[in-house]
Order: sequence, then C-alpha cells, then structure tokens
Amino acid sequence: MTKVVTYGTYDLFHEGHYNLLKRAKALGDYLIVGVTSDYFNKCRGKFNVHDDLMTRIRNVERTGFADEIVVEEYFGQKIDDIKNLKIDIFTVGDDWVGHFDYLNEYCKVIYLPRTQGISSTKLRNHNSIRLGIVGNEMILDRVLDEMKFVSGLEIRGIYVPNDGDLTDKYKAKKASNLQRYENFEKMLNEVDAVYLNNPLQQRFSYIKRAIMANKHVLTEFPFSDKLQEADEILMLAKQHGVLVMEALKTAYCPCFSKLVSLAKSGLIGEILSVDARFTQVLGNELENQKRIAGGAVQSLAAYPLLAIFKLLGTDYKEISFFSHEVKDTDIMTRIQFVFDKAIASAMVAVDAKAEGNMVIAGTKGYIYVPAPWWKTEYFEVRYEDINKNNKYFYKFEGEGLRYELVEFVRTIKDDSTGNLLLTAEEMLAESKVLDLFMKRQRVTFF
Ligand code: C2G
Repeated sequence: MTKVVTYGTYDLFHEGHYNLLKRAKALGDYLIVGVTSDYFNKCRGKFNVHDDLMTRIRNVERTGFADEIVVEEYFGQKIDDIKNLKIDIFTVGDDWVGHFDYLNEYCKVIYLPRTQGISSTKLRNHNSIRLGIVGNEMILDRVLDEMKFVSGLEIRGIYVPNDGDLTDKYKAKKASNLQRYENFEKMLNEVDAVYLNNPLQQRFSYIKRAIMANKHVLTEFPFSDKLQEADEILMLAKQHGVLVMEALKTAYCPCFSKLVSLAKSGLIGEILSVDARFTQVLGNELENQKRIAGGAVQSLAAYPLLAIFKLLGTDYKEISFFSHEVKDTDIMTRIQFVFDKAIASAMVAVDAKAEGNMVIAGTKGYIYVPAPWWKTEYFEVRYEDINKNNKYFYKFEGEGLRYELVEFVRTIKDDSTGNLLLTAEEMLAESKVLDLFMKRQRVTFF
C-alpha cells in the first residue's frame, strides 16, 4: 500500500484545494491530509485565516479523498509524521516547489500543479471592508505597516480633524499617499468602517457619527474616559448592529489569551492577586502625550485594567487611586482593587519608571510575565518546587497591531457586534475606572 501525505490550511475551501487533494489521492492508495491548527497558523504568520480548524477539517473530509486527517501543530511535524505514519510520498502544490526537498531524505517528494487563478487570499480580499481613517497621529504609521499582514481591509482614505493643531513632528509620515477627505460625512458615505487615532477628547463625536451612519469602529484606546459617553457609544452600537472595538493590542495577541486561559484553568490554584505595571519616562514627549490622551491613567491604565478584568472579572467591591500629579496631570498612579476573593494593583506612569512586569499570584503557584508584559510573548508558571516550573513562549509578531486588525476584520465578516477578546462589558468597566479618576473620586494624592 502506497501512503501519501499532504498538508495545508484549507481556508475558505475552494476548487484549487479540491484538485490538489484529488491529484494527491491518485498518487497512492491511502491519503493522509494534515490540516494546520489555528495556533500553528499564527506561528507561521498566517493571521487572516477565516475558518476555524473544525470547519477546515470538515471541508477536507467532505471531498472524500482523505483516508485520514491529522492536525499540523508545529514546525517539524512533517518529519515526525512521515516517520511515524510510514509515508511513501509527500506532496504539495508546486507553489511550494523546492521548499520541501529536504523531505526527500524520508520519502519521495512530488510537487503537483497548482490550480491557477484561485487562492484563499483572493477569497479573503473579496468583499474587502472599506476603511476610512480618522486622524493622522504617529501611531498610524505603525498601523499602516501592520495592515500589510491583514487581508480583507481596503483603505479608502483619511480625514484629519483639526489638522492644523498637529505639529509635523507628531504627524504620521506614511499616510501622505492616502486619499484625503476634507469632509467626514463624505468619507463615511464611501466606507464600511472607520479607524480612529485622533486625540481622546475628540473621539466621542466621530465614533457616535460613525455609528449613526451604521459604520463599524476601531478606535485607539482608551475609547472613552467618560462613563456616560462610553455607555452611550456601546448602547448606540448595539442598536445599530455595528462593532465598536478598542485597539488595545494586548487583548488580541495569542500569548496573552493563552496566559489568561492557563491562569484561569486552575494551574496556579485560585488567583488571589494580580499586579501589573506599565510605566514610561516620556520627558519632552509628555506634552504631546497629554494632548493625545492625558496623564498616566488616561494614557496607559487600559493595559493593566485589561489583565485585571480578564483574570478577576469586572465586579470589584472597592477601588482606590494613589496618584502623584504635576501641573494637574497624573505622572504616576497606582490603582488598587478589592474583589470578592482577590486583590489587584495597577501601576501606570508617564514620567517615572518601574519594572514593567506582571505577577499573578495563586494558591498553588504564580505566573510571572516579564516586561514588557503587554507585548506578551513569554511567561513562566512557577511553584514552590521549582522543578515543577513551566515556561511558555508564543511569538509576538512585529508591532502586534496586526492581531487587532485581523480580529476587527474577522468580527465584522462574522456579522458579530462584539469580540470576546475584549468585551463591551470590559470596555465599559475600563471607562468607569477612568471616569472615577478623572472626577478625582477615591483618589489619595502623594
Ligand atoms: N493549492 C493549489 N491550488 C490553489 C491553491 C492551493 O493546488 N489555487 C494547494 C496548495 O499548494 C496546497 C494545498 O492546496 O498544497 C492547500 O493550500 P493552502 O491551504 O493554501 O496550503 P498552505 O497554507 O500553503 O499550506 O506546509 C505546506 C503548507 O502547509 C501548505
């Protein structure tokens, strides 16, 4: 019996996949198909996969060509599979010609003709989401760079409110070739969604107008420091059936999601305490940061609050702020929470420095996430008996903004108005904390 193996993502299953499987089956008597896991796709830099693993497996199954299906989960698995499954032939489309010649050491390698004119990427780009950009702040350069890794988004142009306020030093440099709209409503008429990076205090009106025009919204964080406005935005979004998503990259990064799942799995017992810090010494850049968002809490608290709410929920019993201010701006603030069975502390600073790690303490052990924990890609689970310690690494690609962009596209294409990686409840809870602080309630100054 000649055993054949082939591997693929098989996203948005199409004729090219079908033809490949048919040809692969014809090479032998028994065909094994390896379908890539969702996590492995992220490891290989394929962030845009639309169908989940089970959908992709079912689509391969339906062809009737596969005698067996395995999940491809890691680099190097092909060699393990070929040896363990006693494979005679490895095959794949000739878009990979040469790439798998090293497998000749283990079995025969055959590259089959690829079906021309169709690909999952083309299908993903079909019905692209037309995106309008509001604001020309520096972060836009990084967002534009990261958009290159995301299919399904078509930038239609940019509208810059109060462009005159922005000194050239703080303007994005890579947006000059984008179509410039002089009128926000005109842009709204030509897009399906907007991405806002303009200053925090200018965002509410644009987010509201976009929602009223039935457009989806991806907004830089914090999406609001006023509870009432936040509540209105989320209520209107629900009424209009549109997605409002906060561009808080950590929420969408694979390693952070894995960290939260492991922490809540009981691995370290009951979580009793979460301590997360994010500090910067902005120096001369502080004035610009105050223009964009404000002090430490408005600028950075969204990150530690995300971790605290993901790990302990949003139903805290007590909250208090301890803040150091200079010229009415909080330079460093610690936010203390008391939950029913846990405590939490968030420390943020825009002109002071502390270690940027996160520690999640439990009744059996603890999780240590080294700085910069918010660009999560490595953490350790530690116990009293250090021989039981475990280490986890999940690559954080580039600036990490591609994850939020992929989730934005995926959520819209799934006709969903919410994303479990950062829920409306968590966004509202974040705005409530900022609102309390901005009203200087429960604040002790030092
Ligand atoms: N294919 C094809 N014709 C197309 C598109 C794809 O023959 N128009 C083939 C590919 O060459 C591959 C298989 O169909 O053999 C699955 O395609 P993808 O899902 O795009 O596979 P890919 O993500 O490229 O993964 O390690 C090998 C890789 O896992 C293949």
